[in-house]
Amino acid sequence: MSKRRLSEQQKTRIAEKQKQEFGEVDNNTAIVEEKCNGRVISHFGQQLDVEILLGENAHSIIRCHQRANLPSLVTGDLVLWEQDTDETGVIVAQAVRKNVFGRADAQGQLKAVAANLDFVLIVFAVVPEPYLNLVDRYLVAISQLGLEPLLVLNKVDLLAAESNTGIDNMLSIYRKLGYPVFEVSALQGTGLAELEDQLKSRTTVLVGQSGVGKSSLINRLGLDQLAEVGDLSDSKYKGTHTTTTARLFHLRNFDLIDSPGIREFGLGKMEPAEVLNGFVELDEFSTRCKFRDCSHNAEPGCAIQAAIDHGEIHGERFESYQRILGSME
Ligand SMILES: Nc1nc2c(ncn2[C@@H]2O[C@H](COP(=O)(O)OP(=O)(O)OP(=O)(O)O)[C@@H](O)[C@H]2O)c(=O)[nH]1
Ligand SMILES: [Mg+2]
Ligand SMILES: [Zn+2]
Repeated sequence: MSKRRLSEQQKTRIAEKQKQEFGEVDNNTAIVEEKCNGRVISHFGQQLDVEILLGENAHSIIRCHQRANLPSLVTGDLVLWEQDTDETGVIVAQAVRKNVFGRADAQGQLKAVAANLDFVLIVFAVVPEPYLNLVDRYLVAISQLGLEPLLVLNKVDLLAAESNTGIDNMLSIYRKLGYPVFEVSALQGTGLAELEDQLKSRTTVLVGQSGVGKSSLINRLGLDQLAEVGDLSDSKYKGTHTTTTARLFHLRNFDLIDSPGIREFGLGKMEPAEVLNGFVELDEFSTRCKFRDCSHNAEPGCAIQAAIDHGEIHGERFESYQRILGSME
């Protein structure tokens, strides 16, 4: 996989598209980052926890409301706030966002999760059982943002000596595509040093199914009980949706944003070409199809079908791509 470097034009296009989709930051009224004196740490209900960035109270948290004319703010947003009462503040302006990661809810409404990110870290685990399609959905969303993904398999302490074929298969697929894949155990602390190395000086949001151990990873990396951890349900080994809102944590020399686990990751409405963009190998082979408007199903001269036949593209990835397209109809 070639590393994607974005041209200025692409960056502008991504910013424009995000503005349309989330309908949130108005870059005409938003202020520059340098004018901000706070960062949104968490947003719950009508209130936000804002980290004070300047002055004698720097690093402490103030509970804020936001002015009604501002769009909905999310974890990671840089803001300008003013003292309201003794204990609370009011957010009066927001900085232009570098980017915003979000998902579509069941009604197709796009919901922002976190802003101003360097990495999105996709967490999956030995239990609950991982799904290739969920990881692929995240990869599509991340490629739309022009960000680099990191993949983490957590709970390797639970790997049985045999019968890990599903997981081995997933790891090998993503490694072959060139994605960085880390195998870790938040419980035992294995594999975390390499992961930490990647995260240095960056802001990273952790995403994935409920129960995979996102909050546990943050606690382990932070050497402290920062985030609440929940048990898996006894019957189904599924997560129990313990984290309910995104929250930013400062760790040694990097920031991590915990996010609520999800069952389905909705992508919202996208063009087939945009989905294809998130499947690096499909995207690459598609340029060699005989017909420019090839749907890659049964057309003669389809380079993707040929690559599947020759074992150069994994059939499961193509199925996953088709499932995503199907879910948008
Ligand atoms: N065996 C094992 N269990 C782990 C590991 N990491 C986390 N767990 C357990 O997995 C369960 C879920 O962990 P959480 O950290 O709450 O998972 P989460 O991804 O934050 O879940 P949500 O907040 O619901 O999205 C807890 O019982 C953890 O103790 C690990 O490396 N090994
Ligand atoms: Mg959690
Ligand atoms: Zn084709």
